[in-house]
Amino acid sequence: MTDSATAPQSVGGPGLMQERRLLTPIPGPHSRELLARKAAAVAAGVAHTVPIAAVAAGGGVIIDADGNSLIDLGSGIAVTGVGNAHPRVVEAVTRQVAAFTHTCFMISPYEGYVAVAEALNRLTPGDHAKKSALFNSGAEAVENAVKIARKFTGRQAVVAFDHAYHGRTNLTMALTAKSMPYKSGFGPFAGEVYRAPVSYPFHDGLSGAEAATRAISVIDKQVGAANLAAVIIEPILGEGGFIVPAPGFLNAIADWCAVNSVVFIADEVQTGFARTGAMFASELFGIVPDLITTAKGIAGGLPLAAVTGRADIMDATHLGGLGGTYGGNPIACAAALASIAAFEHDGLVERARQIGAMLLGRLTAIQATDARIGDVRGSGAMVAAEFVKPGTKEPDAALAAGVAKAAIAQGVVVLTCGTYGNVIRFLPPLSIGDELLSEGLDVVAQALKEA
Ligand code: PLZ
Repeated sequence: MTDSATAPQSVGGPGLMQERRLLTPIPGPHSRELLARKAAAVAAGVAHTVPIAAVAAGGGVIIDADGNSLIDLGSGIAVTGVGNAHPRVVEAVTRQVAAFTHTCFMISPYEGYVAVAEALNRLTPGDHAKKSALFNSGAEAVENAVKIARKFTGRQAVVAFDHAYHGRTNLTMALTAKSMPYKSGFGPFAGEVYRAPVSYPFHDGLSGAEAATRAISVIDKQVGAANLAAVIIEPILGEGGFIVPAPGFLNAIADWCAVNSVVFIADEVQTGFARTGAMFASELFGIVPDLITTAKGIAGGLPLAAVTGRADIMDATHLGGLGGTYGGNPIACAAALASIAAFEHDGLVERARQIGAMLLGRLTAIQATDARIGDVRGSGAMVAAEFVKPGTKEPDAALAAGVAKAAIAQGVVVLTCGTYGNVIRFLPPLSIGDELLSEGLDVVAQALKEA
């Protein structure tokens, strides 16, 4: 028998001890060993934020190969909303993997895919007729939403916004705003993609209506509605810095799209599935997108993504025009159905709101006594603090990176984001307990104090 405190744990889920536990410095010796193998075997471009070898996770913790237990405030970038190795997901996946692992839905359809489509059609905003198609990643969903919008409208241009993130494939790199690290040196990028200014209240000071007028003017003059297939936007911009547009901005853009027969696409890959304290962030703003892209939180960690929207738009594509070998894989669909059951029946939307109240409460209290926090914003379990040079709005990326690094060294996983890299974001799994969340915030606050 090995010492259970130091033996790598291979069973995760909410049964794991919910505690922060540091048995070694981060990274410990076993993690170091894996990171050395990573450096030798994995392409240098694939980075990592937390220098550990993960062996189990669940509830609100991640266990590493040295027996350390880290508080998870990142959910693998907003993926494990239901929690890692959620019992419903484990059970459904185990059952499915033993039944069949793949047929290709385009060859032999199966119920799981159809049931996920039905659930998405029911859960996404709007009571109009909807249809869905399933894919593997957020980027692939975005690519397909653009394909569908182009086919439906017979137009080519697509508008994305400043600070947008939509993926790393060629078309989605073109839609993504930030050069480093996502685009630099990887061009040429897909054509007919145009960029409009977004609403960023902390920096532009504009009302939603003013910001929308500015954006629509750019779209109208530089693209022209007659050429425009789609406008795509994240209702709360994720990688760009958890930017919450001013009230009315999204509504005005969506209304302009409706008037001009432009497909309005909400990219809810990061905001979807209870994350923001609503099943979809569009609901927070009272918008009903024509198409919604989803991924991440949909399947408790298994790769699945979707485009859901107006049936007339979704059905505009010729037979055989949409698909892919793995899209809507049966195991991923089983995981999605189990996750959706958890979101709907385990009170996770409400839990995201409680987490949001804690995050916003603590962070605004810190902000009140620390001029280095310029802005605190977000909704539900998607909250961020933007760091600035005191008394200015000048980004302080070094401070954000330093605080995140110090928190990780103390066993708390926090991620940064933002076009200027000066934002620390909080995306805890909705399965985290109050005590653990509070302790994680204590550690971040202490790291800030010492920075
Ligand atoms: N749309 C709104 O947030 C993925 C990317 C992390 P994929 N965001 C995390 C990284 O550095 O690659 C994302 C998103 C929004 C699309 C995507 C893309 O989703 O599943 O990573 O392809």
